[in-house]
Amino acid sequence: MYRLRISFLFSLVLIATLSTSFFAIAETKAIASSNGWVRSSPPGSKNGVAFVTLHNNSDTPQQLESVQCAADIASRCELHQHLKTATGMRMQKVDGLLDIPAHGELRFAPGGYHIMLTGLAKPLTAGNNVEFIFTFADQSTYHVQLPVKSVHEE
Ligand SMILES: [Cu+2]
Repeated sequence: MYRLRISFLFSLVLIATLSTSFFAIAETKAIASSNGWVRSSPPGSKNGVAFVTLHNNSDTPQQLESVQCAADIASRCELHQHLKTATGMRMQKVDGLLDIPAHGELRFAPGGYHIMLTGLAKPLTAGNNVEFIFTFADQSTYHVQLPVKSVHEE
């Protein structure tokens, strides 16, 4: 009986230790962000856009693979870029990985890289926050909450 209880306690400790180290590996400490915001969407709009600067505070280059947001925000969330073409500006999903040099930064800003939200579940209203999860090539993640601002607040 005593022995059983000990092994049960040991299992609990083991599970706690494993899950703690799992999260420590998953959430990167290399990345920080600044100037993040989500543009408020007009009623009926199906798409939204968000901007942020990601900083790599580590000695190792980081490679951004994808971004996600919750299903109750938008059906899809993608890394996008604007391209100049003969007929004007066009945007498309980023093809491949985005490099963030060691101690460098990656800017998502109007006219350039941006975070595209498609299939909005509800309008993006100023004053709310939207959580984004960035995933890197090594499968580490960076979670951030960005405030929704109206276009006038830009
Ligand atoms: Cu876009």
